[in-house]
Amino acid sequence: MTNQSRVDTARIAEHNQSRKDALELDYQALAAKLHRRGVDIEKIKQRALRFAVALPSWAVGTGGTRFARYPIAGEPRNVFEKMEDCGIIQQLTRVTPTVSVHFPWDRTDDLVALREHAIALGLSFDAVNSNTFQDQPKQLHSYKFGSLTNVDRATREQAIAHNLEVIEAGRVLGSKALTLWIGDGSNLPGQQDFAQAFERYLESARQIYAALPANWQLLIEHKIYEPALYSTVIQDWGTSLLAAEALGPRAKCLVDLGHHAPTVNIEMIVARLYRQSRLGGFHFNDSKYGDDDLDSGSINPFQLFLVFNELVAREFGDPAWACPAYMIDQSHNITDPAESLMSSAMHIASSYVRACLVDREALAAYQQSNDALMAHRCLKQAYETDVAPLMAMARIQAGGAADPIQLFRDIEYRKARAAQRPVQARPAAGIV
Ligand code: AFD
Ligand code: MN
Ligand code: MN
Repeated sequence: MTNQSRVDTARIAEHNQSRKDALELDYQALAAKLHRRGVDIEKIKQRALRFAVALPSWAVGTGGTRFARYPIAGEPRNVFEKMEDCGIIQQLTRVTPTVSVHFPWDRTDDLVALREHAIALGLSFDAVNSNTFQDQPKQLHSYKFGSLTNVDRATREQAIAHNLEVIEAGRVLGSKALTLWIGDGSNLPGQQDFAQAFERYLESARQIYAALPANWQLLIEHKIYEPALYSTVIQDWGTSLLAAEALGPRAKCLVDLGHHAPTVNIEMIVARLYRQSRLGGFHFNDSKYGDDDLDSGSINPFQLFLVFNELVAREFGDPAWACPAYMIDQSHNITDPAESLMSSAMHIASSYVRACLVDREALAAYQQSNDALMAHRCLKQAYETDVAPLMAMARIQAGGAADPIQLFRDIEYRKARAAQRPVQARPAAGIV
């Protein structure tokens, strides 16, 4: 690297050149295979080139569990350094041009400088996130018993004021949405009046909604449990939808894949929220047991494909399609966060592209004739297509690397950073 914040384009070109011949062969083989199915690979590549998913600023530092956190040398210590790592991820993968920041974790005195820094790195800002699930130093009222739904008016007002500050920060950064996730709920049956808590949520959220700039959306994120372990105020998509409909047309629902009971059919939720015009965004991650925040596609890649299958079906059938905000929300406890994010972003993009390969006409005909097996096979044919050569070609065309993770290792990015960013006992990264 000549410049710490960018990988030399010559280095990327050299990396790509060394893989060019093999990739070309694989790409031609895939092109021929798709051609036999009546699919033009170049058109699919165009879709791959347009796909984007936002990086979460809080995920470029090591995460942790309730038990421990294992910092690594060279991880970012503040939002400016987080943006540098996001910039490298984007430069190599070319599918992550935006970053979703979280306040107060990413607080800075100079938001304009942050915006300029992002632009210089080829990045811009996606949704901004507020945090009323932790108490901050010098905060007047505690969120121990809730924030926007607290029984105490002054505490609610403090939480509302924080959200208004986050909107202001987002306005400077060029964001177009506020993601609202609260941990409010109860730990013991009897502790909270469910009906009153929801009314208090609406009353608070109305004030936040009223402060949104005209071209912004409010993304309401539900989560089944945790930190509240008996009941959570915004616990599922039903409550999220009720809230969005009560607030107004620019309030939408955000689906975090890890925030549901284990057996819930998330792809159906996508279809329902779309029908109500309330599908606002996603937090992609994977989970085995709960809100595990594991790497996207690591546990249940078919589920992710099915989510995209629903999305692509709507995208293709709706001339007024407005793409929901696609974001990653993960926690990396034992891997290099940048590598996990590259791997996840590429998997998410490839899930989208494979969903684009579904023969929608054939699928509709099988559904119409109740041919369950062939309908399923139709999905599986797309799901099982190895689109890696197509994704690599698109990446190279966009200026990225054929194999981003390998190149990231070859340039020893983390080692170079370690010299400038010594391990911190408590780096500025979220562990939720
Ligand atoms: C929470 C939610 C929400 C929040 C994040 C913080 O998923 O998106 O902003 O964790 O790390 O569980
Ligand atoms: Mn989330
Ligand atoms: Mn979560």
